[in-house]
Amino acid sequence: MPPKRQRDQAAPKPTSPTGKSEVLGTVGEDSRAQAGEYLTTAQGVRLPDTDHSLKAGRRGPTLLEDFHLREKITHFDHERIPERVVHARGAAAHGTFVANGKAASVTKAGFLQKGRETPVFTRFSTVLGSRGSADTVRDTRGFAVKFYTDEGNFDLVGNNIPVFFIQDGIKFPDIIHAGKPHPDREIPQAQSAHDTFWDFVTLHTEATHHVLWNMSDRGIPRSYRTMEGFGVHTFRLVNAEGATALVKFHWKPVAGVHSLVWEEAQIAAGIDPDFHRRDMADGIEAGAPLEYDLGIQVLPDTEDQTFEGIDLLDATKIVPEELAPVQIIGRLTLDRNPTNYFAETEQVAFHTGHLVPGIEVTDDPLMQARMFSYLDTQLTRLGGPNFSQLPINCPHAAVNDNLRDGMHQSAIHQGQAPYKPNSVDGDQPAVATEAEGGYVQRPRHVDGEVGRGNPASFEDHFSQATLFYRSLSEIERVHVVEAYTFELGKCYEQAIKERALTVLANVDAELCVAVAAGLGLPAPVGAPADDVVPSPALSQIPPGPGPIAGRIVGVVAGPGADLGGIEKLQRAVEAAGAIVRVIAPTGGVIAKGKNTCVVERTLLTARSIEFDAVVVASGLGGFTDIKLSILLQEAFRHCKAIGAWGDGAQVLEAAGVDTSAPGIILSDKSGKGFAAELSAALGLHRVWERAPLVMAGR
Ligand code: HDE
Repeated sequence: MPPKRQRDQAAPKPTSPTGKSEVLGTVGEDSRAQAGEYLTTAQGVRLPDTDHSLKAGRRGPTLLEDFHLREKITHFDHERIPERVVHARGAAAHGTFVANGKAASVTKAGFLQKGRETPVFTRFSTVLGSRGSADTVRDTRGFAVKFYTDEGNFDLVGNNIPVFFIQDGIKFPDIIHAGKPHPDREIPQAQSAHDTFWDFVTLHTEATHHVLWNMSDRGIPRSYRTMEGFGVHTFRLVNAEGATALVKFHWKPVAGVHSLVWEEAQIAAGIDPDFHRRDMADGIEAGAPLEYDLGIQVLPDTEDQTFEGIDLLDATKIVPEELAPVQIIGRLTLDRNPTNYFAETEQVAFHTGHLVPGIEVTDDPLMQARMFSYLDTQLTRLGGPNFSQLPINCPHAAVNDNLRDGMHQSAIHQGQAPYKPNSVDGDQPAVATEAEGGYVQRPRHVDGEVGRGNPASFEDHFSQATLFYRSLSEIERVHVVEAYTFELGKCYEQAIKERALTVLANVDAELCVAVAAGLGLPAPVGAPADDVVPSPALSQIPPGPGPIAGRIVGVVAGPGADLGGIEKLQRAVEAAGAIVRVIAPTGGVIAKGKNTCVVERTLLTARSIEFDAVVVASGLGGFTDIKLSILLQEAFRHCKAIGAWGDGAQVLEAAGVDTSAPGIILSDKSGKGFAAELSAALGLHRVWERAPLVMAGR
């Protein structure tokens, strides 16, 4: 038995860091929120005045003894912490993961057993931009999920692109230095369209596959709600019998995969740089949670760790879903906005090494470097080794770690022997056997000569880039060509553009010729793979109309508008989870007869980017306005569904919209048929038939 605690030792009475008392072991949300009735100093002393410093005379000098002024200013001076070196710009939400039990045969992880519900916190991010940069830039998105499981925290720190730029983590500082703004002038912000980025990715051709994804519509998601997620690396799962399988994780958005078009993304970066975080927070608040299915591709754990010739330790390669189907193992629902951005979203610390029994890493050299980096970076970012005690990082499982002291220690440890084994504290805490839930790595054989270099299987840099490009629909390929032409067109160095074309020549001749034509350069000839089998799962174009929950329909109204028709439309689309926003020349309330309608956007505050479809109500006569024309023309150009009932069609015509074009839904009245047609068009995301399929050089 451990000796009794000495009588002369006592911890302070249990109170939360905010001064609220709490029962030991039950740190509730209430106890963490400051709730005192009076404004106080950090020491809890009530303050009579926080607007005037203590001065010798009303017009005299400020006194050093003003402890309130000094505390207030000192704290303010230190309010910022270093932003994340990558993924600095992000937004997050709380939610729940419910397992359907389909993974139970491949992993013993408790949270993946049937019916198990686990609280989660998910942070989405861009990679290159700093904390205040725009959401809609062309970039990879982070998709990091912290599962607070009963067996400890598990972090799945993934991206919205299933491959990475580099194969070995030792190159990570290089790719990031190349992608970040140029160090002399610190421009451009949050962009890959500059010389150093393209210099790196054309010298390290292993980046080609990832860059193809960046240049596709995946680089500019419509919202976090419509974005896929990937664990990228191959993981090793272990089941209750000790059998192992190699696995790739996928997040499948229930709302479908959908992106912005480039002009929309650019407009949004100026008009609403918070486009994605606003969309997520508003959607959650409006009762439309973000939902994703978690899936796994299960691959045999063979000695060479390859599948159908694909090296599973190479993070620049996917396993096409047609070769290994994604099996759904549970659903993630994000339905609660954080209470405080800094305390939660900024201070959350993800780590690929936060693993639970049943989930292990592989020898992928990119993954191995990450196992070091994530813990290390928090020491600077969160000011020391005790960041796991911050409320957002605290495991929900019981902790007894023998880690002691350090900056910002907030636990008051008891006992005298934080070491193992010990005789002083009765050898407590005990170590756990595997049967007791101890994390015991599956033994794996390692053999090889020490040295630097790649296996030969890492040398194929192009065939999967070709596979990706050729799996896209024609309009998606046009977008890839435009993105390359834009980005390389922003580079100054001729040699970099030429080298990029040499890379593209090895991906696909059509792609290379089209980009070269756009740049006004000759197209080199390469040797792209001619035997790739396209993977239809890589295209974002839906086979038929999908769900419309969370999508936004702008309805143009004004004095005289058919308010009953607006209400009918609203009822119909809102029943499917979509949101209607009424736009009018001025704010306030429109009234007609006994109907009223609240205006949510005026022509000054609305811009087309906010809406997935725009509808003009009847009753506006031939109303025209330059801002309305811009809104409607942009919606037309961005291939969004556009509708009008009654004389609303005249407003479209007055704005220069071709009402005979595909995806323009006209009706006499706003009824069920009109709403159904509009919803179907919305469910297809875009009316691509309206897009010009112009590919230079063809
Ligand atoms: Fe990260 N990465 N990364 N990364 N990463 C960070 O950790 C790093 C990589 C990813 O919302 C940092 O806390 C190295 C791949 C996400 O807080 C840092 C390497 C993937 C986030 C770090 C990689 C990711 C990060 C910066 C190459 C997709 C944001 C701040 C070996 C599978 C997490 C931090 C959040 C963040 C290092 C490559 C995803 C510096 C060294 C591959 C989603 O530790």
